[in-house]
Amino acid sequence: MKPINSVHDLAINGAPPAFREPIHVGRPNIGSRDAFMQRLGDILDRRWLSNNGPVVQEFEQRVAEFLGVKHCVAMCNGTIALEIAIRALDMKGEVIVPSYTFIATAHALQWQEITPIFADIDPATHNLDPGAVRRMITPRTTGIVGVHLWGRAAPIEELQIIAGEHGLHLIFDASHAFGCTHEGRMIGGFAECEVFSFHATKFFNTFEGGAIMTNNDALAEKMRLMRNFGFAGFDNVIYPGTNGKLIEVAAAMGLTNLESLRGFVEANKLNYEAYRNALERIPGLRLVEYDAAERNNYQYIVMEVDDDFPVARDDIVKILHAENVLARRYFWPGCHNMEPYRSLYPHARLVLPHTECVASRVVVLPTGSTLGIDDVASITKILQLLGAQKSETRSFPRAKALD
Ligand code: T4K
Repeated sequence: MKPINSVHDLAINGAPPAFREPIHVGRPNIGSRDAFMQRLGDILDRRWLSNNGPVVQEFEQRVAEFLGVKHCVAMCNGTIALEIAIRALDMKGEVIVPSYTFIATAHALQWQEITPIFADIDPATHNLDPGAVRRMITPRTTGIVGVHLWGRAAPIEELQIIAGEHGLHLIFDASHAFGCTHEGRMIGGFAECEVFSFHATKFFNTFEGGAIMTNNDALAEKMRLMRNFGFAGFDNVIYPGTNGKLIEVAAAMGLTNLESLRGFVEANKLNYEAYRNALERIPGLRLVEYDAAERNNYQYIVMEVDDDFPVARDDIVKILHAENVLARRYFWPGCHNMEPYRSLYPHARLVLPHTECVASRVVVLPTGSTLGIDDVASITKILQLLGAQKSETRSFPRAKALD
């Protein structure tokens, strides 16, 4: 670890970076190589590579058991899974979503010519604000897609009440929440269905992949048809469908990683606690906390930068990047400020003040099973140094623009 005692020790000022290699936010968690290679060999021997093979079936069964849901319908990625869930429920017209999420949540609607209507978040939780959801309901509204951002549950009960009162569909984008609970119950079994991403950067990955969890037999059956072109047997298409299939190798990665979940959580939790202890002592920086009474995957280290912190949020990110710490500004600038939504709703920000504010404050820091607490100490040492600067004395050169 290089000494970091003054701004002259920062890479942005010409010193060597704190890390020789880039440190990523989304470094994949990978379970036992031997177990994966064994499964890979079996797949090759069997010559059954896709189309609902035995590994996918075992994967679905194990995931459903783990989450305590009746059906896990595995998909090729979280975005297609969202699209299929939305279509299977026959949502149309307008659907309410947060803008403070990954763009896929909104695109899954827009892609099917359903209008995403952005509702504001609660700045304390970063999740949908039920009051804001109510305000966005119109006669054209057919559903709500909530998001369990950072793995922390959306206001499930409040949204359920709103959906019930207005006859709306309710589903959750649970992409961040694998292995997390709400009121002690595993996320996956709430609402009509819940959708997960198993992308490489997620807590639990299948290289690329995703799945829909539901306790509704008919819905599960419809979604299974939809992910396989609508085939109900040889030469018999009974439904319009697409290709949403998970491949065998991806399911093998999933089964392998499922066996190592406990280790992934332990590594993430150690890092989270190391970050929390260090950031507690830096005025102007706050860590988004996980409720110790729930199960969490601790996959996202989310730091909020207050206005009175001496260094602006974007400058912190530039300074960290120079140190090879590839922190991210998730989910800046909010979906409503990206195309096509920016052009379609140029005034959306007027009803999204908390989204705008939170998106401008957040920095997501690296964690994962490849990062140790010594690495966390180096990263927080840099933040500590920045916090000790006087805001009027800009003693480090302005960072070069990102991209
Ligand atoms: N809903 C929500 C709420 C989501 O967060 C997501 C995905 C979805 C829906 C859609 O699910 P999928 O269709 O993706 O299954 C990344 C992921 O690509 C995306 O899956 C994820 N959310 C999002 C939060 O993060 P980017 O644009 O930031 O990816 P990228 O390429 O910049 O990678 C992030 C970091 O991870 C980089 O520092 C590099 C590192 N990385 C990445 C990969 C792929 C690795 O170290 N190894 C890798 O293999 O979106």
